[in-house]
Amino acid sequence: MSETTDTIFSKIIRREIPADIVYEDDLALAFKDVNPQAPVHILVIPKQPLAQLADAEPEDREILGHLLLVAKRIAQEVGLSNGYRVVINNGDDGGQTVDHLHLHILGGRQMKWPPG
Ligand code: DGP
Repeated sequence: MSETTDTIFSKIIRREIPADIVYEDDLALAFKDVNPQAPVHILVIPKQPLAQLADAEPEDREILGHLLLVAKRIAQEVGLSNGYRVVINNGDDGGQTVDHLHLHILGGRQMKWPPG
């Protein structure tokens, strides 16, 4: 597993900075994005340090699957019954700005394709 350096998300996991946390279990944490791009914009992160999807290894299969199931559960819980988008930005060209793997759950409006 590739380890992250300490990021703002590590600080949120450790409760060193505040976040609007909507879900937590042993493996994952979810909180509202500070700069929402849709009426619902929630980030789901692993508690274990993994900088980006590109660093994932076969042994990360369980956490990667878990994060998707958490995203599905949260989307249901917040009422996104008409659909939603789950996004992982990876690396510079992907627009990743925080080097701690995160899934964006975006919903509450019609999404466009292709994304910018
Ligand atoms: P990305 O571009 O995929 O790396 O998305 C990073 C997201 O993280 C971006 O939408 C803004 C969000 N974000 C950055 N810093 C904070 C923070 O301190 N708190 C919260 N809640 N979200 C943050």
